[in-house]
Amino acid sequence: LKMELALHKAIEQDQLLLYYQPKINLHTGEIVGVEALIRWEHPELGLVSPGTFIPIAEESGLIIPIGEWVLNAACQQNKTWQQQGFSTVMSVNISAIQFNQFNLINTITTALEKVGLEPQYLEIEITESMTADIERTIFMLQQLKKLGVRISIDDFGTGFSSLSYLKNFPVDTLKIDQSFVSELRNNPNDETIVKTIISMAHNLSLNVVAEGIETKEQLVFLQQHLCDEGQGFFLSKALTANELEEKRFDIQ
Ligand code: G
Ligand code: G
Ligand code: MN
Ligand code: NA
Repeated sequence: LKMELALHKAIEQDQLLLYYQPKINLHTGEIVGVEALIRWEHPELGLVSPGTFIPIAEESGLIIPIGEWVLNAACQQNKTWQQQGFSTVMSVNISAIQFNQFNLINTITTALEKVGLEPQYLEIEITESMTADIERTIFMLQQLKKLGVRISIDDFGTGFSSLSYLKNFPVDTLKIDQSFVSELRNNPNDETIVKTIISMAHNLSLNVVAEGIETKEQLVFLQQHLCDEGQGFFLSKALTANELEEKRFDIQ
């Protein structure tokens, strides 16, 4: 409860901020996107990770105003970068509670319109576990598609949904969960799973991203097996907007 009150204050007192983890094209080395990752600059605790406060935000319903703040801040930052000549796709994580609100479509539309960002520069990350109600998921994804934003399935391979949904969901990208990537070169089963996800994605004309790349060996494996894009500490951790602006010249 104490944390919940503090989180209320965080919204009012501007203690939330976004970090940005680059997403790299594994063929060219270019930064093709960034994932917005929220942080909480707590006056006493310092930087609090979303793993700690997102669950509390979800239980208390505060995830709705927080999620709205994230969408607004992410769109605004991307528009600013675009005006500076840095064209990139901004990915935003959406929690199940947000995804279950029909109002999400309005919130996203408003965030885009406020700053005049074109929808194809925003990507919404959902997880498989949010897609249990198939009818509803298809409805929501179609609304998002109509709006023109990109859709990606995060933590792919860890959910319980049937693969058959992939052909009915209008998604653009699969993000291979980091638990598979971390075992590349150690566990042949994980290597098989990763190769299979890459070829399945390509056969379905989907873009495929590997997350959690931590070593050169993992990167090389993914390049050899034609994974399109990658994210992870070996490439770059999440950065502040200023750090990213400097870094993009090194990487590109
Ligand atoms: O950045 P970090 O690895 O600590 O993130 C931990 C978890 O918090 C991840 O699962 C990530 O998807 C989630 N997360 C980060 N930023 C946001 C956000 O803005 N909204 C939601 N719903 N989840 C986020
Ligand atoms: O659930 P989601 O995929 O959105 O989670 C993203 C989280 O993964 C962020 O908290 C980010 O800090 C973390 N992350 C990003 N790259 C790596 C990595 O290479 N290794 C590990 N262990 N975590 C990573
Ligand atoms: Mn994510
Ligand atoms: Na993930």
